[in-house]
Amino acid sequence: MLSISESTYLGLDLSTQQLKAVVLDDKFEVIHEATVHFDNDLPEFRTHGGVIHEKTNPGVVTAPTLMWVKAVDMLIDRLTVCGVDYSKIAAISGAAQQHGSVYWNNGAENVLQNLNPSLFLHQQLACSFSVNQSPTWMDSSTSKQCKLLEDTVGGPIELAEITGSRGYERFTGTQIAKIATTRQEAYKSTERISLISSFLCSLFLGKIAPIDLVEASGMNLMDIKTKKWNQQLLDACGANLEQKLGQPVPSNTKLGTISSYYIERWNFDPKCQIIVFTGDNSASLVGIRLNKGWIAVSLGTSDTIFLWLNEPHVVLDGHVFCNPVDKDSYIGLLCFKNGSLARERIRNNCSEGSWELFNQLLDSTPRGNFGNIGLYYNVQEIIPFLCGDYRFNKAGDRIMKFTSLEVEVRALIEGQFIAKRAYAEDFGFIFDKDTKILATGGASCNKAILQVMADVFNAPVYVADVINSAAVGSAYQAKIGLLEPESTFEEIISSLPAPKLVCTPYPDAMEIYEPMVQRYRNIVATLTEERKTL
Ligand code: ADP
Ligand code: XUL
Repeated sequence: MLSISESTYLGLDLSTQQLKAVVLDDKFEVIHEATVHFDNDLPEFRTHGGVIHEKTNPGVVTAPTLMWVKAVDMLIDRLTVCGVDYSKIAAISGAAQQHGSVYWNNGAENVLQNLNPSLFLHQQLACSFSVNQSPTWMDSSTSKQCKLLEDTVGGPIELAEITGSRGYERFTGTQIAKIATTRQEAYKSTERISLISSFLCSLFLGKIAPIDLVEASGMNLMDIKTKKWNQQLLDACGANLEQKLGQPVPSNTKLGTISSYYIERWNFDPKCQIIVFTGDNSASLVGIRLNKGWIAVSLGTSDTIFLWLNEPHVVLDGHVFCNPVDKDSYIGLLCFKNGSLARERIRNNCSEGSWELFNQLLDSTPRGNFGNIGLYYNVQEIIPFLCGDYRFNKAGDRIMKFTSLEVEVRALIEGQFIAKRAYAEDFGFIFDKDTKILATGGASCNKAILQVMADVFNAPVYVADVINSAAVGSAYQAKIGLLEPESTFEEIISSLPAPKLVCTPYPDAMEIYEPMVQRYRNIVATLTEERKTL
């Protein structure tokens, strides 16, 4: 039985474009929040959308590790200005963009354990990284290493059977393998390797934090059934990798109390517990409280779909991760890199940068868009593996331009959801009368976009009344981790309101979109075939 207390919980989210924090009271009301936006608040690191696309190395997308450290310094300053009482924070957890990795230099853990409370973190950790630019989830430069890992265990299906995914460019194992071969000295002087989530956690724990199991499922290195590293895959990536990674731990694990740095510098409670940090997707699932029978769609920098799985399916397009909510089940995940940034580009081209105008254009075109279909990829997409813009008219001919701005806007939004439906079906998900969709992420406040999703999926769309679901989910996780096993997950979150219905599909939706999903499949088959012959 829970008792109401004065305790508060801090949840963090280090996403692609910003670092966010929320402080929740014991009833899960948000009492403080603060954000550090990388491009605007830390211009000295010259990121665009929070990352750096290396001009001379196509596909290489990194972020300066020290920028994230400096963002933590700034965030705490901002929370202080908001009036946060640090002595009341009972537990902290956090999330970060998945797959990206951080390389700690020899001696870095010692620096972390002996931080001087009168200095900023970034002043003390400036020499703590053996690789200064962290590979991020947007990187697509490791196709060679994907093949290496697949060949190590007998092929893509075998790798998917063991780790939940065939070789993926952004997955950490392939990124580590690239660094181990192309930057041998840096790899040798790497004491530990963290994921971005466990790196952020380490800054609060004052020592290198372990990796969360759900996060470890996004590395192409862990056996998702035994929940242990696969030695053959570790060996294929680099020497002594097990030592550098440490063993993964289950979600919600209590890791210990907060680093003395925060107690002395900011007056945190010495009893404040650090709960293992996880991936943004996993924290969002906790934030929106995904349950059996629902399909969740996150519309953030990337668009991501989550499907609840009782068993780990073997799929080649998509991923199977351990489930953060129910340790015996799994989550099917589909990630589309060109989410909000592609929508922003078309919004800027067609509606002067205004979402309002964008929505008017979208609403002024009929469902089905007169038979026009568009695929828009600012950067190399994950599924399908395509880049650039592709427009097709009703007759199926590829055209360079649509006849109007409103057709372009609808082609983008319909195309994005048609793709999601096609790949979710390939995962074995059946859209039927019981399907319910839970929308989250930055674009889930846009009802015109959600209406297209309801129509294409022919299912009602709900929104969980949660803004910043990854940060809020992390704060829930902080409390869950603190109170489990004495209180159960269900007990802890029982006071939260149910998701709200926002859109229902029009009666003609199925008739219009089923054939379009088939047309989309044919288009993608032709385009990917053409790409192979280039
Ligand atoms: P992240 O994945 O980085 O956590 P968020 O989930 O916060 O990102 O989403 C950020 C994105 O939300 C922005 O890139 C922006 O394009 C999008 N967004 C914000 N408001 C709207 C809106 N009204 N309509 C559509 N998209 C929006
Ligand atoms: C998921 C993925 C992205 C990042 C974005 O596999 O790569 O959703 O987590 O933050």
